[in-house]
Amino acid sequence: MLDVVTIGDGMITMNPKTKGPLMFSHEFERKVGGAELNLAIGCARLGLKTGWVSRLGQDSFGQYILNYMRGEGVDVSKTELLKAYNTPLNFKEIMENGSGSTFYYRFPSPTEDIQPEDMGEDYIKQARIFYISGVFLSLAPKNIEIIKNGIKQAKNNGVLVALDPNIRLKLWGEDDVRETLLAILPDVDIVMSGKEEADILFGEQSDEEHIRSFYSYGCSYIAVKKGEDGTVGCSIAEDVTYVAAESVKVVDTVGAGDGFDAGFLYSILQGWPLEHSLRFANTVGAMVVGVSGDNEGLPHLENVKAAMGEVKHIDR
Ligand code: KDG
Repeated sequence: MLDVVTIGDGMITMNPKTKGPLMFSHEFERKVGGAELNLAIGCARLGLKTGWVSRLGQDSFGQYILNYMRGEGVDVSKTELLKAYNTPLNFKEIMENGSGSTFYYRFPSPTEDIQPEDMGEDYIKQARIFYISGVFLSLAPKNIEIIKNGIKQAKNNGVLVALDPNIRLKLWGEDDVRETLLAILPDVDIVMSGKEEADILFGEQSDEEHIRSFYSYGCSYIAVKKGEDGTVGCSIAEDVTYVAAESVKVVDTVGAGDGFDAGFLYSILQGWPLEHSLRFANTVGAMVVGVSGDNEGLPHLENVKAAMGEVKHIDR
């Protein structure tokens, strides 16, 4: 049995040791990234049984990422290393305020090898949530078929479908984003979107209009992430709810949204009230922001509870 299954790229992420323009970054730390990979680690650290379906190059980097995911307790039984590809790379630029840009060296991606039938209904049907992100959808047109196939299998088996638009305009244009994501949205049960992403999908709207737009597509749980302005959410059972952002010293913002998603999915699986779910998810996201790297700051369950003041943190 699994709680969450996802599919996507894994990349070696080169995190600069100093802040400022990439051109002047001379030293990097070799880390690991990928939106769906981060989500899988986040869910696993919270205690969910999580599967990550991917392809990596059959090289030292691919082996390293596979070991890294195994070490996090993520199921990688559907992930393979392929001789014909190099493992993708991503160089990050981090500015003084912690905001980040990504510079991809990711094509051809080994995930180009995955075919719609590879996902496997037997795999998806063991899960409670099938998580998809716009990053994987953007990488190759056939990935849209893979995801549509996965959604069909999820729906056949009562598995909830969760989506983070995760729009990377370096990977696809706004028209393709809208065409693809709006076509999928009627099958999405849980949507977790950035505010700017909701603007791309529906045009600039107020928070409540964004919520209504997602609701009109039939989404049952909706969260719109607004960074330091907090989060607004809604569910079929509960009305529009606002939760303030956690105050945090920002080191590196990349991966915060994936952390939020892991926290929100965890909360939904616990059946928690919406306000608590949004606060929990915000706390997970905030903990990612305080640490350098796309997933290093993802907390374990006890750390989130301690940060929320629910359990006492004993230092020594
Ligand atoms: O959400 C964080 C990701 O953006 C990062 O890990 C790199 O997957 C990545 C991407 O494609 O942008």
